[in-house]
Amino acid sequence: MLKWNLHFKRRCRRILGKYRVIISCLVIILFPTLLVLTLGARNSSTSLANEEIITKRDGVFFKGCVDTPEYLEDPYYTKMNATFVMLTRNEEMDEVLKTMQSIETHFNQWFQYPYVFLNNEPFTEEFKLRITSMTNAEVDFGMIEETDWEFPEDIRDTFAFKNAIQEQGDRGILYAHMESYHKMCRFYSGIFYKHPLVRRHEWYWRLEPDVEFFCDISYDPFYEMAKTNKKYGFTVVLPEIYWSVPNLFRYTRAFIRENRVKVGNLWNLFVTNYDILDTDDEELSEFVNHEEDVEPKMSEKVAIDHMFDTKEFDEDSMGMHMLIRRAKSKIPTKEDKFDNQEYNLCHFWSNFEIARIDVFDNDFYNSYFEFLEKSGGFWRERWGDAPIHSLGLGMMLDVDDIHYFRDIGYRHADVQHCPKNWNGFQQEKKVGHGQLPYMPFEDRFKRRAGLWNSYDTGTAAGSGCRCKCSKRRKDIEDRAYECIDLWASLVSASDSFLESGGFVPNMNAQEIESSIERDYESHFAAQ
Ligand SMILES: Nc1nc2c(ncn2[C@@H]2O[C@H](COP(=O)(O)OP(=O)(O)OP(=O)(O)O)[C@@H](O)[C@H]2O)c(=O)[nH]1
Ligand SMILES: *[C@@H]1O[C@H](CO)[C@@H](O)[C@H](O)[C@H]1NC(C)=O
Ligand SMILES: [Mg+2]
Repeated sequence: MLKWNLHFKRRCRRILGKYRVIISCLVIILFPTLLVLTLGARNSSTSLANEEIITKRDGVFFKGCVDTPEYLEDPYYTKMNATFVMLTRNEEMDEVLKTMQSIETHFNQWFQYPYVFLNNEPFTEEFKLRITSMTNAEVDFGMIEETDWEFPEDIRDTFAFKNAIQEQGDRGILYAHMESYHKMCRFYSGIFYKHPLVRRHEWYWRLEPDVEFFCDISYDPFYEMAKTNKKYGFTVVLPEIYWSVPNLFRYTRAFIRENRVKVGNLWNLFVTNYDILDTDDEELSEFVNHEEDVEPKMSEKVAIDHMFDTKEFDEDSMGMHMLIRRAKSKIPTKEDKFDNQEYNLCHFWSNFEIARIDVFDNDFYNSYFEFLEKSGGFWRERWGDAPIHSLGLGMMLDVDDIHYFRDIGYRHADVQHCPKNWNGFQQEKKVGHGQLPYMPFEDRFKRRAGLWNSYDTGTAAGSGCRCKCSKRRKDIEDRAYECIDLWASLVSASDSFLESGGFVPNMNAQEIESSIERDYESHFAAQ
């Protein structure tokens, strides 16, 4: 059932995929998030919002609110060695303050995790003062070494470098005309976790300017992740713009081959697999990419084999007909297929990440980054840190290592995820739509009754705590649903399915051939 389900979804994605290229050409010039919209929003009757995604592999840590003061006093609870991290510029101060205001009132007033701000230029005194006054937690401001921020000298002065960036701009690839954007992506891909201020910790939570949280995070996500052995957490998973990463997967497959990498089962979240036919016949598998290719190709083989077996080389026979057809046919080209796989463009949206620092700060991931750096893709193309993080994680980790923070309401730019509140009883208290009462630790976090104390109505399948979602945007779960649906099917997949590497070739060539042979022979016998 699950296999069938995955198949059905793969087929849907394939169809979507065909249009995606055309759509992206039109859309990359306008808005990244428009792309997500055009991929088709689903209607509310099939919305995932009314379904739980809770399995033995992953699920929300709590449904609804936790009694935070009690949680903090639990003798088993320990504050974690963790920090917020934000790369930003002086000019973005107002947006940074907005993000801080939101994370402080929804989470950090209770947990007091420190912040690290990074910049390639010195922060101004005003910036430092205003930022520091937003929180009681410790705040550090760090500079990024020039060698960590800039492209190597022998590259950035070349014509090829300047030309590549300008040309990507001419082609309308979003943000790709900005050298600084390429630097930012490269920095976040393989360098930020080496900064001494970041490395002082074991966990990080990445933030960006202009981020909004809609729910209270009434427990400690770092602690819960550690407790359940999670290594990386996300709130949004969606497809990347094709033209920003046309060759990323080619290089990633090369890295896998060169290092004989045995990928983790999370890999299944990021690939479309064309290895559908279980056979040693190389010609056959070269010609077959989709299920619908199997039958015609196999019939051809049976007819030709039959002709040679019976030695009846009749000009008008089916066998001769097929032999000529085969001689004329070309191997179908799948531009982006490498080792029978193609990147499906899904990635965790990395402007939000809660993760162990060593999930990236390790020899394997660092050598992957070095490999990518040598290919020049950070400037020849506009590789984002998000798809790179995701493909790296896909190689290293299993589905069980990842946590979907479905209960965290989040918006950045025009993409939003916001859960339904949970409406269950909590400690026999049912207050305001089943939510435990809000308890500010400080006066400045008081919420005005009426406006702020009216939270969304809860549902049984909900998970949020005191969420007040903005209704202006459709949830990403219902917009770019191909990726979240795939996630949902992987967390409910059986152990044996995931252990086998997920998408194993599932059509037995021998069986299909025998069945076609039988048909063929009975057809001739009838004549
Ligand atoms: N110090 C510094 N920070 C930068 C630079 N470029 C980007 N950033 C930061 O890197 C983060 C990501 O950059 P954004 O421009 O927001 O990129 P994005 O999130 O992909 O794009 P949007 O959808 O427009 O938000 C933000 O926190 C920026 O403040 C830069 O040149 N210097
Ligand atoms: C936090 O983790 C870092 C990195 O592992 C370590 O160097 C540091 O000593 C730890 N700090 C504390 C307070 O445990
Ligand atoms: Mg941004």
